[in-house]
Amino acid sequence: MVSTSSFKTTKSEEIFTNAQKLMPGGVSSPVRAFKSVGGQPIVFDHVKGAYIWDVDGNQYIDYVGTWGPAICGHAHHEVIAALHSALEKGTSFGAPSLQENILAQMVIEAVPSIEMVRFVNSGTEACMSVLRLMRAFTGREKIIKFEGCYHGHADMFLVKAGSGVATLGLPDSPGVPKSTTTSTLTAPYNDLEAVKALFVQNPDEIAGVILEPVVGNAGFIVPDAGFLEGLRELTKEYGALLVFDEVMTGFRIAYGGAQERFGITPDLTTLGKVIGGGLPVGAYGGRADIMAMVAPSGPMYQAGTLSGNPLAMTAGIKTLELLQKHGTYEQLDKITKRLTDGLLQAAKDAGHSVSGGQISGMFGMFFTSHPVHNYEDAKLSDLTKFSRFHRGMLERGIYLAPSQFEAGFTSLAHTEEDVDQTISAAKEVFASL
Ligand code: HOZ
Repeated sequence: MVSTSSFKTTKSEEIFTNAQKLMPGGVSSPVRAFKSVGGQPIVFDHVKGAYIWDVDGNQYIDYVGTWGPAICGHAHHEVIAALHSALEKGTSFGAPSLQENILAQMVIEAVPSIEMVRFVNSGTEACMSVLRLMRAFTGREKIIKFEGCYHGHADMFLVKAGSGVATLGLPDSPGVPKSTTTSTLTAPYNDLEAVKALFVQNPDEIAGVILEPVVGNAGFIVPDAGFLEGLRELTKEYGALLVFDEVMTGFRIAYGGAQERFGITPDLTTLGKVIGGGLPVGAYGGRADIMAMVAPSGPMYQAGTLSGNPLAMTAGIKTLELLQKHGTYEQLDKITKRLTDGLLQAAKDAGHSVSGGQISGMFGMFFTSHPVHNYEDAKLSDLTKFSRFHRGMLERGIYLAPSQFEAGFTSLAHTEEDVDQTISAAKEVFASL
């Protein structure tokens, strides 16, 4: 842990300065560049449990968790041991393996909507593929997505997108042909009337509705009571598919994801993050009659050299085994509630307007007293205050997502002491804002 006076990031700065000559913005993914919070990003050296160490030797309590996968804590010894054994057998087969069957079976047993699954390499790939499947199955082209929801960086989804697009305040990306996005219709999150209007205006043209059932890419936003139920009814009424993008929420807010937690079963689901246990994995799955469209069972083509990679499957299997242990989600819920209750109270005590909350090990806080139901509400957050808060916490050894428009994540490795230390740091920072 560091005190603000001893906080030095000389090596990080040197490495990141060089990185900027080598890679656009010095990063492999935009939000990491700290553009919206100012200052240079810290450069990691290693991670373990709830902690990160940077190249200057500073230690941080981590609430990013490699953007969600590290739910058991970073570099869990059982995951590492399983990977060591798998490594001895080779790094990639490009052919069927038993590990794929095991992880597929675990996913099918856990996630209510999934009767069959296809493994890919990222959440982006999962969403891109599921969109093709939605269109192939229904014979319709248009889809509805929600403002501020992020489904990866495939062309058709870069419309009013969240995550890095929201963080950097970018307009819809150049390079995306208009023809690719004319079929992407958008509505405000939590607005059933807007969705209904789109169905009425586009009769028999909408293949389906895709959403983050709990939003993590516009900050943390929960569905209003009745919203998910309403989408389930509307999609059935208009002959369209309902798709939950559970790349963030899958195995995170409940073992069976948001669909288990809220009791709403979509037709298709995308997964990523946790199911890869820290290695690159995505997946899409759903009703067997729809999945039968996927090649080579059916005509909808999708493929991948590293898909079903044995190392990624192994890390995923071990991670899900750890999550199956009694009380894991209660533990995540308890520790995260302690964190968000403490942060919100500390902010209010210091006179700041905040709103926020958590579900299991996923959380968020906005600098606005206005309840946040959608992306427009999220944008009311005081972003300058957020940046100063982020910096203050970083200097006190707390690593938060460097964007107001990203959710936070805890893990089974976070302790009450970690959380209390985080709240103490926050009290100092709130007092200084
Ligand atoms: N956009 C992802 C999180 N919502 C990943 C960000 C990153 O890895 O930099």
